[in-house]
Amino acid sequence: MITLALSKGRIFEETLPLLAAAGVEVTEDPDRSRKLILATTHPEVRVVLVRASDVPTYVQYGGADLGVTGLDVLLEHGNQGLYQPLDLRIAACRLSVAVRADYDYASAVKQGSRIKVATKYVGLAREFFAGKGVHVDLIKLYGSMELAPLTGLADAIVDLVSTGNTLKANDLVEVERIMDISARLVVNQAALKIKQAPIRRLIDAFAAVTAERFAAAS
Ligand code: PRT
Ligand code: MG
Repeated sequence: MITLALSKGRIFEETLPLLAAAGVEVTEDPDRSRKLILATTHPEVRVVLVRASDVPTYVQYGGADLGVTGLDVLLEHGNQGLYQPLDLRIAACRLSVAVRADYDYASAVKQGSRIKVATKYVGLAREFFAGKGVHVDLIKLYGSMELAPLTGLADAIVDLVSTGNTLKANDLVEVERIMDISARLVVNQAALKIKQAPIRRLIDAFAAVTAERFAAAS
């Protein structure tokens, strides 16, 4: 049996077509059932649903053989012990710095002021600002980062942006792009050795459909 860890929402939705191309269809709808282990049409493949931020942990410790996780989550977690064979090019977005429209970020940075930054991505934010030589006080949040500059909790946020609509709706502006993000396939290294053939087949099928899509898009 091969266990694939996914998170509900965009990762699940955008992985389904990749699985389908690999001949694997999930036979249960996670929005209707409360089950956390979902069977598929493939007798040897099952899906487990975990929190997005828990996917690397499940795969690292062998609770799942493979998983699909955002590069943001993967880098913040640290990719120790995870084989990372494929950029799936799904769930794309970017990690950016955003501030209130009336906050002069450029001057604050230039003057070497201490900036208060709220984020879920404390590790990535620390690394980014350290690289620029900017002094920051980091405030860890678990969600609704956009609220922090509006309430005076922070001067800036580091968060994911895709359409930009959330920033716009909250009168925030993106002032720096830290990195492009997409979902990655991660594999437990021991599982890859023990269940090499079936895992390889799945990786190859994902690679083929990802390459095909990329060719069609460019
Ligand atoms: O929701 P939960 O706390 O359980 O976990 P999660 O928020 O990490 O899960 P989920 O499903 O929201 O995100 C899973 C992965 O999708 C992330 O780790 C990213 O790699 C990827 N992804 C792609 C995104 C977005 N696009 C995205 N736009 N994750 C989050 N967002 C959020 C963003 O944080 C912001 O609040 O959407 C908002 C901005 O969207 P726009 O379109 O208004 O710019
Ligand atoms: Mg979310």
